[in-house]
Amino acid sequence: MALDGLRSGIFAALSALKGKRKLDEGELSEMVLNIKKSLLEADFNVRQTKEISERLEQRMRDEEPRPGITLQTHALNILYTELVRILGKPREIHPHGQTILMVGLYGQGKTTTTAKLAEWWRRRHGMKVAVIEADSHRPGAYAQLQQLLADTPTTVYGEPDEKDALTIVRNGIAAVGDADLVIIGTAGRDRLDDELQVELENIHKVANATERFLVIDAQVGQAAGPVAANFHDLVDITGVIVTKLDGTARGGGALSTVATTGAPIVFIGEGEKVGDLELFESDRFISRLLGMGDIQGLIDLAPDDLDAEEAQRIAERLMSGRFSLQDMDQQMEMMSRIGTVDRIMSHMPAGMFGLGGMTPRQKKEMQTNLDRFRVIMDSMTADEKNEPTLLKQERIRRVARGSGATEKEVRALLAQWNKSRKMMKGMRGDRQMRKKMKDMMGSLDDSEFPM
Ligand SMILES: Nc1nc2c(ncn2[C@@H]2O[C@H](COP(=O)(O)OP(=O)(O)O)[C@@H](O)[C@H]2O)c(=O)[nH]1
Ligand SMILES: [Mg+2]
Repeated sequence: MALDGLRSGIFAALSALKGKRKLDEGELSEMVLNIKKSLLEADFNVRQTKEISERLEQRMRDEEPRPGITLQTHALNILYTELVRILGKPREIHPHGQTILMVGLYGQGKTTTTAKLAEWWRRRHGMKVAVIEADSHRPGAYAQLQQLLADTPTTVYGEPDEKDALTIVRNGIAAVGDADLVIIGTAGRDRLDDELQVELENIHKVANATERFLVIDAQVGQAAGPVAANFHDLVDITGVIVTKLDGTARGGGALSTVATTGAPIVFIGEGEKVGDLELFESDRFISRLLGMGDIQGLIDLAPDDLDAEEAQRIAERLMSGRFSLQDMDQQMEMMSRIGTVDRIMSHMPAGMFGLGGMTPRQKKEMQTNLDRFRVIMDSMTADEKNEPTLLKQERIRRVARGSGATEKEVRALLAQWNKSRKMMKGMRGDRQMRKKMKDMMGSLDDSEFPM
């Protein structure tokens, strides 16, 4: 996910708290200093970093962890609230009947994001979406958009030979009249110069758009703040989309400075493909970042052929942290239906399946192991799957023979299960986290939660 570096920096800083009941002055300032370094490396600005670290230090001094909560989680919870505060309040969008005007500088990802949004709402709301490409400066823009949406029923309107953007917008709106949602792409420049200002103001008047979304590349870092403020003055931005968060470790700069302009971040882009879009809500984003899990995000990943209820059920089940081999088997099946290990894991609580700190290589291995493990489990009895400790030497040999695997592979599966189970047990003591999970997930039995 975005800001992986910050995540591991924070985890490393907090690992110093493990098993401690109290910090001495030296330990406290070292932990805060390490958090500060991680924030600066993620490009949070100096003032914001100072604010977060000072509040963390103060609150670690003033607030006692509640009973049953480790010092480590106490610090994590403080960081969570401080980061959510810096990133601002989320904004809900109701797409029906809206006309969205997409604006931004050149090369920031406007055209790509226009296609991503069209697909986002078409897939999730079954809406009839139309897009109008009104970039009359860049010759290939219309073709680019057509290509991105080639296999979809979305109407793509453009006039590649028309030089006047206003004409395209007028004709386009008339042509796509029956769509539930219209998204209009515009031209960019290297900077917001007079010419672009006039063009955007005119399009803004003619289109009478209900939403104005600014698209901004995370790689511009803290410079995103002033850019957002300028566009905000011009067309009254209702939402910002920060793109290319997959390509920079320093995305904290764009995210945090945009938040200070008062224009809410509504989505983030994490790749070049049409599906690489995520809803941005600061609390959910930070929850994922800090390894607390994000059930809604998991549901959003569900494939097209799952209805909403089933997606919800699967996501809850995935997060429930039950842990017989049978459960592990079902969870693997669900994971393979939802998507890649990598994307799923970014929404799960850290430590679930013992995968909190997986390297890309380990994730890839896990992906290949999934099928292998399932074949092995097919050769186990129901009792063995419910109580894997039954599997000693003799039975392991039998299972290996039955599934065409080696004994070593069977043992690897058991080791994986054992590791995951321990990890979950270790996290069980934490009531507040457990409550958070529970609140996110509705009403499952307390004892089923890994945290
Ligand atoms: N890695 C990555 N690339 C992106 C993302 N969004 C857009 N791009 C790429 O950025 C480049 C410029 O995007 P484009 O949509 O043409 O920008 P525009 O000039 O603002 O319309 C293209 O190569 C896109 O594939 C993203 O979220 N991640
Ligand atoms: Mg473009």
